[in-house]
Amino acid sequence: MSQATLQRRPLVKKILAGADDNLLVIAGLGSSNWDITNAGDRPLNMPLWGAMGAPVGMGLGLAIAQPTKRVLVITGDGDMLMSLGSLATVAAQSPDNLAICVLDNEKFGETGNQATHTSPRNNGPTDSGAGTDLAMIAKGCGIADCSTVTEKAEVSQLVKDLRGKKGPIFRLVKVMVEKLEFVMPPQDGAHLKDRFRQALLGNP
Ligand SMILES: Cc1ncc(C[n+]2csc(CCOP(=O)(O)OP(=O)(O)O)c2C)c(N)n1
Repeated sequence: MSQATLQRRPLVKKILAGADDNLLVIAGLGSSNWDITNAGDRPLNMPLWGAMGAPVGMGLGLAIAQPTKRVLVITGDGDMLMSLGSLATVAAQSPDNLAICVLDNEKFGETGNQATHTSPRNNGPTDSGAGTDLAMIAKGCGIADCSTVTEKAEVSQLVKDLRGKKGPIFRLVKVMVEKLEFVMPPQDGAHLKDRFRQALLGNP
């Protein structure tokens, strides 16, 4: 069982506090989606309702296309495990305006809290038992600025880094397993895309 003590909802609220038109946010499906909406739905949030594994790739494309904006990807460990290769492409492209924050509860939350591979385990003598370390993977992919956050005392620096530090940066945040109410963004993907484009680009 995870020993994490950080709670994702107040954390994400702090990360997104005072978000302005310079901040473009992509959230992975599941809990991250509800977390960013709980912090305040806004047109420049792109919560993914499906597309597991897509947010880092989307964030990378957006960061390259919009170099004057800050792009922040907030997603879960299950989602990140599905698209590890995208971290290598982030490193290869190295946009200085991209920040990736993985909220690691060591579970597939939305589908019933099954353990993901970041969860420590006991699978016999040939298994080290250590869960997958996503920050080490990001580092190994070539993203220079990667770290793991586990303590309350580290949160204010985390927020500063995610909002403004020269990217690309990768932060793995160990968060508690919690049963939280759904805070739903609009459910129509075309609407979410259109309002995001309009807020970013104006009327064509
Ligand atoms: C390709 C694909 N496989 C499986 C699912 C089912 N699914 C939806 S959410 C989810 C778990 C997401 O886990 P994680 O990213 O860790 O999010 P959290 O635990 O924060 O909710 C899964 C497996 C899906 N939507 N798409």
